[in-house]
Formats: sequence, structure tokens, C-alpha cells
Amino acid sequence: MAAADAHRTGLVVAGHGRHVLVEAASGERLICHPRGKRNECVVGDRVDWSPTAPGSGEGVIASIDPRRNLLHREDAWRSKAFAANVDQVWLLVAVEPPFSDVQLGRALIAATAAGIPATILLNKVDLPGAAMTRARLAPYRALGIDVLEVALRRQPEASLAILAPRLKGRITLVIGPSGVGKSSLVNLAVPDAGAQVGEISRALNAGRHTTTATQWYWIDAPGTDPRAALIDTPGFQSFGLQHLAVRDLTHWMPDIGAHSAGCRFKDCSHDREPGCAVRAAVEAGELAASRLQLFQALRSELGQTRY
Ligand SMILES: Nc1nc2c(ncn2[C@@H]2O[C@H](COP(=O)(O)OP(=O)(O)OP(=O)(O)O)[C@@H](O)[C@H]2O)c(=O)[nH]1
Ligand SMILES: [Mg+2]
Ligand SMILES: [Zn+2]
Repeated sequence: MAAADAHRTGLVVAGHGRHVLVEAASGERLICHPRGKRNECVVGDRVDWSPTAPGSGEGVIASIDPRRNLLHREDAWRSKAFAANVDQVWLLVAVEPPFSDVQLGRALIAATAAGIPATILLNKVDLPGAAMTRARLAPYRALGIDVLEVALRRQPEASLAILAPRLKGRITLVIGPSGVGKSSLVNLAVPDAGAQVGEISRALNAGRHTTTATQWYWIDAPGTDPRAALIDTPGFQSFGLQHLAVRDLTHWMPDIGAHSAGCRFKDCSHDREPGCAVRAAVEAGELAASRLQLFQALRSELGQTRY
């Protein structure tokens, strides 16, 4: 009995709304259904499962192992998980489409709050406008975030040379808006992945988002230890942070936090108070105005009464 149970552990490798795809210890993949009404599993979860019926080839999730981390976003009306139990998150942006400081800043805060190391990847540096985009990423470099530059489709070998050492032995979650090249990255790092990229879906008229489900891809063969993987996700358009407390904001935005130590008032809101070191830093060009704008937007958003 114990031996049979031991075989019924698995890894959630794809999410499809109501059900998930679980990779069993044998390497086989099977559709698993949640036990209750709601599917609470996310890609990266370790689960225990049992067969729905003998020979059905499908399973039921019995339990989810405790997670060491979880990246998710949360709007007022819903919560959406990216993945659990990852070693790092790559925030992918591109020269085209232009990135939003608001969405990048929010994703970075979520990763910081989840305790997941984040790296920014700037793709499509072959396109005109690369220099301007690079300059726009200066505030993130100032935060101590690594910013790597690649051209996944145009310079695949050079890009892979930069990324391969960082992928090695780790579980990497890739997030970013639609069209930046997340699936292109998967196809480069995992040659037999066959992840669908932009042009194909446009040809099939499948809509704006090419990738519609979060999916786990092993980078190296079974037996490699630790075995690296990449998690491809659908592009996100908004990034709610309703799960964070307004009082912790300076903690998740350490650049604001560092400057606020110099404010005259301990409870300074960096809005209109005299002797505000954060506003002074913006005026002196030491802090990007976009960072203070994001802080103010989140302060009022997270300060709202919650129902
Ligand atoms: N110019 C240029 N285009 C690239 C590069 N890398 C990827 N692309 C193009 O960017 C487009 C989008 O690529 P995808 O990999 O599908 O983007 P995605 O982030 O997975 O998009 P979603 O699945 O919709 O979230 C495709 O047309 C790619 O060919 C690059 O290095 N340079
Ligand atoms: Mg994609
Ligand atoms: Zn202040």
C-alpha cells in the first residue's frame, strides 16, 4: 500500500482552468481534477493524486504540498496565480511593444514580496529604439536588479550564451506582457518545446494572446540533478497587488524606503509634506519620478477599504 501511494505524487505542469495536467513520478502525464469545486493547484505545485476510477487514465488531487513560494496577482475581484515553488522569475520586456513602468514596477514588487529573486530581460534589442528602452530601465538597475539584453529570435546563439548559465539547475518562471517573446525564449532554451509564438496564432486568428495556459517545460533530461525548467505564462495586462498591505510598501519598494529615512516626518506620505526627502530625491534626479508615481498610486489603491 505504501509503495503504491509513493507513486501517486506528482508535479503540476499545466493549468487549464477547471483541471490541471500532472506529471507523475513515472514521467507520465495525466489530467487531474480538483477534489472540491475550485481548482486550487497551480503550476509548480507538488501534489498527491489518486485515480478517479481504475483504467480511466485520469486522477483526482488528494492534497497539495506546502509551497515554498507563490507568485500571484490580485485584483479587487479575483486572484490569479502564475506559479509556485520557483527559484527565480524573469520579467520579460521588449523594445517592441514598449513596456509599462507601472506593470513592470508592480511585477517587481510582487516578486519581492513573494521572496522570489527577479531579473529583467530586455528582448528584441535588434530593433531601433533599443537605446531608449535601455535608458528607461535605468531606475531598475539603480535598484540593484540585473538587466540582461537579448534578441531571442534575431541573435539566438548569443542570447542563449547569456541565459544558459542562469537557467542551469533552476526553476525559472517567465512573465511579461503579450508579445515580448516569452514563448520564443522557451523554444530557444528547450528545442523540442514547440511553444506557439506570435506569428502563428495571428495566422490562425487566435486573438491577441498567443499563449493561453501556463506551462512547465523541462530544460534537461530526467536524471539531471537539479533539473532545470522554464515556465511559460500567458501575457498579463494588469497586475493587481491587493494582497499586499499598504504599510509594507516601502519595504517592497526599497528605493523609496531608503530615501524616506531622510524625511522630516516619520509618517511622511511623500505627497505635500515639507522636508520630504523622497520628493527632493526626485527633484535632484536621484530617483525616477515614475517610482514615486507608482508608490503614490499603490498607496491610494491599497489604502482603500476592502470588502
Ligand atoms: N525583432 C525581434 N522580434 C522577436 C524577437 N524575439 C521574439 N520576437 C517576436 O516577438 C513576437 C512575439 O513572440 P512570442 O514569443 O509569441 O511572445 P509571448 O511573450 O510569448 O506572447 P504571449 O504568448 O502572447 O504572451 C513574435 O513575432 C516573435 O517572432 C527578437 O529577438 N527580435
Ligand atoms: Mg507566449
Ligand atoms: Zn517624504
